[in-house]
Amino acid sequence: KLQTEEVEVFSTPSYACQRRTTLDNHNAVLTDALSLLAENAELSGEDGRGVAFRRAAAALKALPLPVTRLTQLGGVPCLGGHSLRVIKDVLESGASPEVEALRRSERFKALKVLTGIFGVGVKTAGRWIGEGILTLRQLRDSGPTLNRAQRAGLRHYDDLNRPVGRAEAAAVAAVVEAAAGSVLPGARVTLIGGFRRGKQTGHDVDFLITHPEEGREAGLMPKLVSWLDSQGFLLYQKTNSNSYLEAAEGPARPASNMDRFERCFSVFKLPEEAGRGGAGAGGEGGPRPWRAVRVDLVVSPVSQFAFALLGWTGSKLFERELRRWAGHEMNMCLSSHALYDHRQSRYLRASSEEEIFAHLGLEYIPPSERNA
Ligand code: 8DG
Ligand code: MN
Ligand code: MN
Repeated sequence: KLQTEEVEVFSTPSYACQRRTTLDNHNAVLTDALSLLAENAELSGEDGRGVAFRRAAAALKALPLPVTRLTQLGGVPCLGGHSLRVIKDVLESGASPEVEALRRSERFKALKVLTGIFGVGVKTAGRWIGEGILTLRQLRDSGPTLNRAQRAGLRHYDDLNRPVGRAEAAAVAAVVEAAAGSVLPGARVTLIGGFRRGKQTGHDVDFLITHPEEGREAGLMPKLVSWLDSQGFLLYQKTNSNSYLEAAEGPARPASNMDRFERCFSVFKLPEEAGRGGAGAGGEGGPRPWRAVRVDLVVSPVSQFAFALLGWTGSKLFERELRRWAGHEMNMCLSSHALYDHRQSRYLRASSEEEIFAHLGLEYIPPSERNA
């Protein structure tokens, strides 16, 4: 080249929890390619490779401008040889042959369709593909035994694969607030997950519920679920009671008994109001009066609320990086229940997310900047 141009060289810290990642992604073409490779690795049971591609994508999401040349990436962490090759291909020719081939691959398409059924994981989908089941039609025709979650997932496939909008999330929130207020006056409902990070759509709606008086939240989930069911809001639910208990010796010891932190995976039957969509999956004869929406509910005691809030707001990679930072850089163990300091052999208390970041020696990152 005869001319010399000034090209910005990017640099960014190595852990996603040290970076501010908004939804304003300047490198979506690159991160979409890397995310697809991550997804394929995860769908193939190669979690390590999946994380590597997720980290690479996340590093690019944090950059302030579009990347135009490979030489700008000298100070960007987490880019392995494979990721760099994909980035190079996309920068030079607009697409990566590997990613394009993957998009067209029958196996990848089948894994996407089958794991798109609520209740179907990577292993089940892989087994079905091995039996020649590649489509929903083949699944319905060949009739392998489905569990309750999978039957609900198949029945509501179209609804559950249609993104949930903010207005729908707000409508679900109103229902959950009514339920919580009715079975436990004073209960507090907080929107978590992607919507708390400012996303406009999500694959589900996530809520964290607590009560300002410690202990009053115990046994809340079954009551909540039975209220929702009696009002006709539930198409499916599965409640897991969580048996978290702090051990004096620290978190290495297995927790036991005491059901105080509960979770419910559910499918809501959400009435469609005029003006809030409804035109979606109709098909046979006008708008339907309701749609199915995936809803996750978590109940936490108020003493663990800040940890639960931080742990369930996401993104998944941001959470993973927080725990990795805590372990590798601070000799601490972070969970959605607590933070344990191995050097001091004690739990560190916190009543806000800000305090947890401070314990971890990290600058506070608000939810809208955790979109790694
Ligand atoms: P989306 O629904 O908008 O697509 O995205 P999201 O809201 O970010 O993802 P999500 O799958 O609904 O997960 C929300 C958060 O919950 C995310 O940070 C990961 C976290 N989470 C699970 N399962 C579990 C779990 O079993 N334990 C803990 N502690 N956190 C979990 O999804
Ligand atoms: Mn979610
Ligand atoms: Mn969820």
